Amino acid sequence: NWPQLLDGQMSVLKEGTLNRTKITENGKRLRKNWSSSHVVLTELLLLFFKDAKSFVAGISGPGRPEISVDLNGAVIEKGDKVSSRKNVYIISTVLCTQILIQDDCTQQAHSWHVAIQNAINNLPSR
Ligand code: I3S
Repeated sequence: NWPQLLDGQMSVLKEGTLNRTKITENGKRLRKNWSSSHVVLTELLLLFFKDAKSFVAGISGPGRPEISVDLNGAVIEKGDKVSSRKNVYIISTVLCTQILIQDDCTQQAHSWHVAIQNAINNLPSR
């Protein structure tokens, strides 16, 4: 069932709602556009869905993610310098895409930071 398995491939480590905006794509700066997202962390990927409904619809079906972040080589750090919002974290990928995630609740934001950092640390070595 989907809370445990995503298309039979990846376990879901954490999911929930966060604010997010992409600020760089392939090294090119983008204008910030904060929006609420249903975020799903798996062992290999961090997925941003429009809402929980589109996640349930299945990642290869009508509910495919709006943003998919490859955690291999990715880095997550505090993002205070790139936003005036509180509890912002910046995720930078190998392909030079950068996503900001944020939650007004410090504890929520912190638990996402920990979970994403753990997923990065636990990536299977190649
Ligand atoms: O880093 P910036 O440019 O100060 O980010 C703010 C702007 O993108 C602003 O929109 P405009 O494109 O209309 O200037 C957004 O509404 C703000 O949310 C951005 O800053 P924060 O500090 O919220 O990330």
